[in-house]
Amino acid sequence: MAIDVERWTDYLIEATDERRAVAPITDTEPGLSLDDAYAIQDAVLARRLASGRRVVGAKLGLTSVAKQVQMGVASPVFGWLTDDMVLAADGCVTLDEVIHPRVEPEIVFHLGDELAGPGVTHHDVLDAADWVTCGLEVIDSRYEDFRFTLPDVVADDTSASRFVLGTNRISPDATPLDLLGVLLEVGSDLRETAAGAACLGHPAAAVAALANWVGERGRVLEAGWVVLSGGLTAAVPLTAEAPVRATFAHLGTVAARGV
Ligand code: OOG
Ligand code: MG
Repeated sequence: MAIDVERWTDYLIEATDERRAVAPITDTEPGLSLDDAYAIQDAVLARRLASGRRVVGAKLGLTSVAKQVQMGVASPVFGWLTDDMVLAADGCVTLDEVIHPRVEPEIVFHLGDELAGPGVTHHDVLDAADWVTCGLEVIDSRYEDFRFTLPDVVADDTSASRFVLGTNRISPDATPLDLLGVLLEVGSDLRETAAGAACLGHPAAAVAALANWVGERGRVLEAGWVVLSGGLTAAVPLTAEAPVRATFAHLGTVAARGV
């Protein structure tokens, strides 16, 4: 039987607006397909755009083994970023506005030219991007305990909630992005380490895959957008107790804190 896209769109939007974690859709709809899930994702986005939001970019998720193991989902996914998700450079997140935020370090591309799949390569991404920086994505699954299957997380815009960008911008070919090391600290505790290659071998390869996936769905990655290439390490909880800080070779530092 066809799933009720409107019902599940209301369900996720209410959970977000009321800051309330809900059961995964597949608890009720075990047959939810990936196509159904992207239909819900599209409908949630359309609803947000109709209420005045604007798309500012796109994101990949579950592109690193560290994230796939943490979440128990072994396939990359994508979602959309809107203007209300952009944090100021101080990375302050109002904890009353979110459910159970977690933070993960990512390499971020800013597109100077559009990328239209299919056929987009890693080199096309390096050519199209006008700068690269570091970022912290604040994910906030609308599902209880971040428990979800692949279709659930797709329907939920891959847990997108907020993000903050670093202030150091480098040219995409200034340094090999796969070799960029990152340290993730909570307060003064070093929690995670990784390199850019954790993201599908090279962050630009991940963005190329994204351009090709959205291309199959008749969409392009637009000039002026930012693209989050995916968490390089497992995500850590964001609280008011201590800031979360990522320090990248060449890209500098970016931090977030709960207030
Ligand atoms: C899904 C989103 C994953 C990433 O970078 O891997 C993601 C989740 O972990 O809740 O954004
Ligand atoms: Mg992410």
